[in-house]
Amino acid sequence: MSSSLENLLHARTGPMTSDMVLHPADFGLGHVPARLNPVATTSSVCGFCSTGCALKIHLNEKGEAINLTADPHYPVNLGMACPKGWEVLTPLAAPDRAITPLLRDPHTGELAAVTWERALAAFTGNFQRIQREHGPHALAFLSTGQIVMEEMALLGALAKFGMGMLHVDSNTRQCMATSHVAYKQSFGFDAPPFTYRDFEESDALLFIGANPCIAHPIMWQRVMMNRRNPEIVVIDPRATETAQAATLHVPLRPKSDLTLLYGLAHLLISRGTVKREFVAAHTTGFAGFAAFVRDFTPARVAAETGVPETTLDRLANIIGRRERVSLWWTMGVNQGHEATRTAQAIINLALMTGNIGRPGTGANSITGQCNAMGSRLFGNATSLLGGYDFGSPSDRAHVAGILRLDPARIPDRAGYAYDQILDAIDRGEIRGLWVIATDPAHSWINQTHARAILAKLDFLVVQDMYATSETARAAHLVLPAAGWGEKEGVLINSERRLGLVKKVARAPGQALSDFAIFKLIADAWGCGEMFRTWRSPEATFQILKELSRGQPCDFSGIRDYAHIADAGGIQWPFTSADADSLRISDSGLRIAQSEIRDPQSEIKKTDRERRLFSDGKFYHADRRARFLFDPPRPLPEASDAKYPFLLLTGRGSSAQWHTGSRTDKSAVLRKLAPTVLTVEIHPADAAAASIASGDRVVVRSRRGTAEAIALVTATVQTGQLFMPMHFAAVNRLTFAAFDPHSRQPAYKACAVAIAPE
Ligand SMILES: Nc1nc2c(c(=O)[nH]1)N[C@H]1C(S)=C(S)[C@@H](COP(=O)(O)OP(=O)(O)OC[C@H]3O[C@@H](n4cnc5c(=O)[nH]c(N)nc54)[C@H](O)[C@@H]3O)O[C@H]1N2
Ligand SMILES: Nc1nc2c(c(=O)[nH]1)N[C@H]1C(S)=C(S)[C@@H](COP(=O)(O)OP(=O)(O)OC[C@H]3O[C@@H](n4cnc5c(=O)[nH]c(N)nc54)[C@H](O)[C@@H]3O)O[C@H]1N2
Ligand code: SF4
Ligand SMILES: [Mo]
Repeated sequence: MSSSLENLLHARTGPMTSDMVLHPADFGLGHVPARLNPVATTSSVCGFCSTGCALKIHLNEKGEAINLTADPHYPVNLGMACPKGWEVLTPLAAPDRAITPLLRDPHTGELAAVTWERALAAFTGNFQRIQREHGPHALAFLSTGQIVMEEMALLGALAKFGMGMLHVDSNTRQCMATSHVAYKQSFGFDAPPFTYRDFEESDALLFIGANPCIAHPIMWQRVMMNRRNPEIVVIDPRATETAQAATLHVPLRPKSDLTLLYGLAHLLISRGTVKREFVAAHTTGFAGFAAFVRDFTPARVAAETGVPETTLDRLANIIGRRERVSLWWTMGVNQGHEATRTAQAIINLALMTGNIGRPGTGANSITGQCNAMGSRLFGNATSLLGGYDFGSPSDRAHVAGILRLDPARIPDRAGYAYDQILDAIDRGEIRGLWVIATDPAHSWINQTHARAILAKLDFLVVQDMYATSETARAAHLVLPAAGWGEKEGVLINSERRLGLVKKVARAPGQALSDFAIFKLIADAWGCGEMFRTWRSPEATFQILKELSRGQPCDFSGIRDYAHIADAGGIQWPFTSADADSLRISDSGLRIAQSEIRDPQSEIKKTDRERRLFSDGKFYHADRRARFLFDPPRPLPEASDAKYPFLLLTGRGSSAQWHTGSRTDKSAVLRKLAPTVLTVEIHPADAAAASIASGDRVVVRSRRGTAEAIALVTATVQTGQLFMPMHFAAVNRLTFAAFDPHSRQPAYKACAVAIAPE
């Protein structure tokens, strides 16, 4: 047994350091009886959504979590948390935690417990054989926006620089790829410009394809704290909880957003409410854009979107006349067949009205997973570590210099996107796949096809907290991973805030942190020396700081983990110069003292809430933002006589997380949401099909079927159905179409039929 493995597996006593493990029996599967009184409290950022709330974790004398409360001093959540946050410790104690490595026995066909040594040998043996026989690019990984930044970076560096992989991607493709590409093309860097304070500072907030009441409840609480009597507009085909709380709901035809947004640009131009000075000083491409939107007349837009001309008029008034307008978007935009241009149509509206860089403004993409932002910067998939470009020799040389490795080890191009990786598996070009903290056999689009493809793999490794995920069940090898709270590291939230996750529980059995697993694999693979200085998550953080230096995301001014914790999280950019000027005076700061909340706090308040572009300077070489646009295209799969409904999918409740992987383990959360798949249908459609609420129905598409319980409600329009994505059957129905720029799947529209069972 290698000494590092031995250390990891036998360190069962002493203080809570990074990667120690304990047998579940030692502490009752990760949970300490609640009757123990806490002796200390620490603060840690929640590991579910990208809001990045901080939770006060109350600890026993061994430094283990007993229970938690929301952190009242953290600038994000101000003492609030949603049901998932309150229950975030519970999934750690689930009985189906993976507690040993599992290897599929060739004789029985079953997964059986093996030692870590055997597992590592199986990993390297199978993967190195595949590379010998089919070339280095016959291996790929699919990872996640739900592990800490240091783990993502180590994985990306290990796979590409150490193991010679080219094709790597993550579930961030399903989620944020569109925002990443849209910002990069428009602003010159993937940079959501806002700070959460903007929710409170706006005169008008437009939510486009976003349902924050369900998906980002604490952000919604920040909207509710707005004292400016704001107009709140929700553009969503469904009358969601958020739409019902809005001052104006615009139930447009699904995927007609691009036409609507171009129509609004047309109206703003024809009314002369464009901020010409801002446009002239800080952007390029406006003249071409203005000519392009000339065709998007109110009559045409109303006909194509289903939004009446009077509503278009009201929308144009809100955007054109209100002093501070913020535009927010999420998956109703990102998951579409023309998603990137739609996101950019939102950016265009903010640019042409000068709604950027000022309090309460912005073209603001709300992120999904707790660390999707980290994966955009450090996943090493589309961008080279730190937001650099694989295609640029000088970027490669720079990164190689910091990491002290041969620049030739850095690929000179980005590899395949998620869908292209699956296609390559289908063709037999990729033979081995490593899946980390995501569940493609539930969450990927058009499941029947996806599963058939995964079944073709010579070797499938799944690294997960649970051996019961849909993908883990199909794996040849399962590596048991520690989860949130059982390890430390940094998450970056939607407003670019780096927050700290603390180790407050010991992983059960032989489960190890993803960081420790990657280090063991590096050693077993024979490239451990390359990662010698990546000793621990915090040592790795210091390396990532260097990679960020000089980039728009520069956070080299952050000293260490303690600095992040003391400051209540720190938003990038935070350069060394920022750190110096903050220490000396507040004068160089981009935020007025009047904007600072929490006057009692001793923490340096000035670095708590910052937004980008207050100087109107963007990240392209000419420092100007771009107007980007394309003509709208028809729906990839429109409804027709045989499949007369359009199926929308999305989040069902604030208590359900994705595949249910973690939230289903909590009895409290299970009580807060339906435990069976439901399908929402309009009363008129239900009556026509003789369907009543509570009836068992079958929803069919050209690709598969799903059984569900009907929920008759006028929150969906006629001709449309809605199903929550938390049940695996939903993606048996979805149609695999992709945005051409971001390659993000268009999960939110496909043609289906519905009938009583
Ligand atoms: N409780 C909970 N919270 C979560 C998550 C979770 O699983 N559960 N997941 C997190 C993640 S990873 C993400 S990415 C976010 C997602 O957060 P959201 O994007 O807010 O959630 P969704 O329900 O996926 O989609 C938002 C809305 O898009 C609408 N929509 C569908 N088609 C269209 C269209 O063509 N145009 C417009 N304008 N709207 C459309 C849907 O009706 C839906 O109400 O949530 C995060 N937060
Ligand atoms: N139809 C439809 N499909 C969708 C969507 C939609 O709106 N409609 N939304 C898409 C979006 S936006 C997203 S983000 C995806 C999400 O889809 P997935 O990423 O597949 O869903 P999760 O349930 O979050 O899966 C995370 C997995 O990681 C494991 N895990 C958690 N923490 C750790 C850890 O620290 N280490 C390791 N190794 N494992 C861990 C969990 O046990 C779980 O199995 O779904 C997409 N699919
Ligand atoms: S809103 Fe998001 S970050 Fe905050 S407690 Fe809920 S799941 Fe956690
Ligand atoms: Mo997501």
